[in-house]
Amino acid sequence: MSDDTIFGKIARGEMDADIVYENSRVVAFRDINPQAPTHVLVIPRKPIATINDIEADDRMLIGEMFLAAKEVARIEGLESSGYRVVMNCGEGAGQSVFHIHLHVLGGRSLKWPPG
Ligand code: D5M
Repeated sequence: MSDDTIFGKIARGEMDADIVYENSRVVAFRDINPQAPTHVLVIPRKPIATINDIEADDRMLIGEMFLAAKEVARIEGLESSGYRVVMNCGEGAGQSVFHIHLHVLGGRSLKWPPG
């Protein structure tokens, strides 16, 4: 599958990002429009547009994204204070980049439910 999104370019190393953590399967980098003191995005290197496009064979990769989110929280010192991990699916939910990404948010009090 081709991926012309900004995040596809970051995943392939074709565009700069403020990378917090990466391995051969996922990349975590700071959001350019942070909504909290820590706001990091975790993406798979594999292009997947939305949650609706995740397939059964992606289950390990999706788990890897959460392990990366946990690692980001450790690096950012959020383990005890708490943090939120969220993924928007579709324009109606606020998704603006169609390459799946987990938002890792922390460093301030977080309200529930989000708006
Ligand atoms: O989240 C998409 C997020 O991606 C949004 O918070 C802005 C962020 N963004 C957009 N372009 C970049 C680049 N180039 N670097 C870092 N962060 C970026 P969504 O859930 O799709 O609304």
